[in-house]
Amino acid sequence: MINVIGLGYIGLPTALMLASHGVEIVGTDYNKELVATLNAGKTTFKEDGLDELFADALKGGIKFTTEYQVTDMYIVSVPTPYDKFSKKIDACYVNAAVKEVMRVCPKGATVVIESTVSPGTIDRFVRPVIEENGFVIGKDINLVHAPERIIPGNMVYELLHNNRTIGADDKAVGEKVKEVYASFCQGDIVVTDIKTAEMTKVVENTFRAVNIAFANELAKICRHDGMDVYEIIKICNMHPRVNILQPGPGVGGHCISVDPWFLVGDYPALTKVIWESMKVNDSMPEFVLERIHEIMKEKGMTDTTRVGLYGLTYKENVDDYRESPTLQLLECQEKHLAAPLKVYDPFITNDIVANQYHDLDKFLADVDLVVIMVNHNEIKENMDKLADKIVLDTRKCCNIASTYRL
Ligand code: SAJ
Repeated sequence: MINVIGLGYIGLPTALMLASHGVEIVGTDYNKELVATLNAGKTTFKEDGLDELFADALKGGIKFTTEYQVTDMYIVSVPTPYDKFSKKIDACYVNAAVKEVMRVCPKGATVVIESTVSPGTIDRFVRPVIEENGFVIGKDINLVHAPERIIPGNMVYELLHNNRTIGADDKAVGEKVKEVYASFCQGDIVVTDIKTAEMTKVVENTFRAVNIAFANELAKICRHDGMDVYEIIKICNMHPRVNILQPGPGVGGHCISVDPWFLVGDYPALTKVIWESMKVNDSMPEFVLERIHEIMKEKGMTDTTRVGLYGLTYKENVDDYRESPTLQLLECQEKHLAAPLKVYDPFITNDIVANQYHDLDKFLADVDLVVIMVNHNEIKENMDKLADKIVLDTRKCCNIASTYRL
């Protein structure tokens, strides 16, 4: 039996995938409400194919509890935020979970850390916790790092098809854990050492953050000198060795906007490109705010009460709004003490900000300038409703000729 610790955005789909492929799984989370929801037969977030996977996992006998289990394998999948001041990883959740595992696990157990961690985190934080409990790593406890790589919005497909990395002190242990993941993973699984596995995951997300920052910087250059950044990126990407991502209103979520900071925190003197890239991405909500004010001036609008932000989540067709560009923009707007903007997102049903709407038509009736912050399918399917609006499209999803862009 495998005890999956942490049933959030990564732990839950992983637990369900294993259970639906014949592995005996108990999922543990300290959040009683979350466990109660799962035990009532409901998933806790929206994701393509997740409900179907949940049904299969229930047939496979998956169980959910707040208790840690006595078993021979644990998969730890808990959040790893960063300290906003030092930029270093905050390993408190991983530490706490491993401490709990140590209280119940028998000798011979394997502990797999799936959470994204910066290189050296397992050495600095996880190994001491295990050793403090009297276990000898490699003899009493096997330690493995198997960083997740799935993208919200396409998690179920990517769990099945992505290649994976497994880091272990002992190759044979890595191969054993590889067999477990191979129960469902159709991609290649590379076995390496722990620090290499830690670094690869952070590097992958940093590469994406830097590429997006490059696109965002190009958007600023093009805005400054009247060029079309999208046309330029499109043509450049026709070169066989160029692949620039898309500019946008900022970078959110719990991965691309967080993980690169781990490297800045640990290697401040060596991370000039990464540091500047993160600053460029973080500057985008303010850039959008400036565009709003330029457009308002051009259109003779004097206050922001009839300006609306479409989209609150960090990207399209997900219900996760952690670190979202819209929240960053609203924070920035508050600093300028301007009248609050109206906000709507079809994926957010509870009230999380002021002036939030829960119906597209009501939202549109109350605004003249619509800022598309997120390109959810809903707005792409309802473009006709924007025909008589002033539109600032930060995602290049609107095809109305008069649309303003970044
Ligand atoms: N974004 C842009 N322009 C783009 C692409 C994205 O502005 O061209 C923005 C998005 O709107 C969003 C942010 O970047 O605000 C991040 O979104 P994303 O879709 O790029 O990535 P995440 O954070 O949802 O998932 C990433 C993935 N990492 C990589 O592709 C290297 C995923 O595979 C990881 O598993 C995930 O981080 C994670 O959990 O670490």
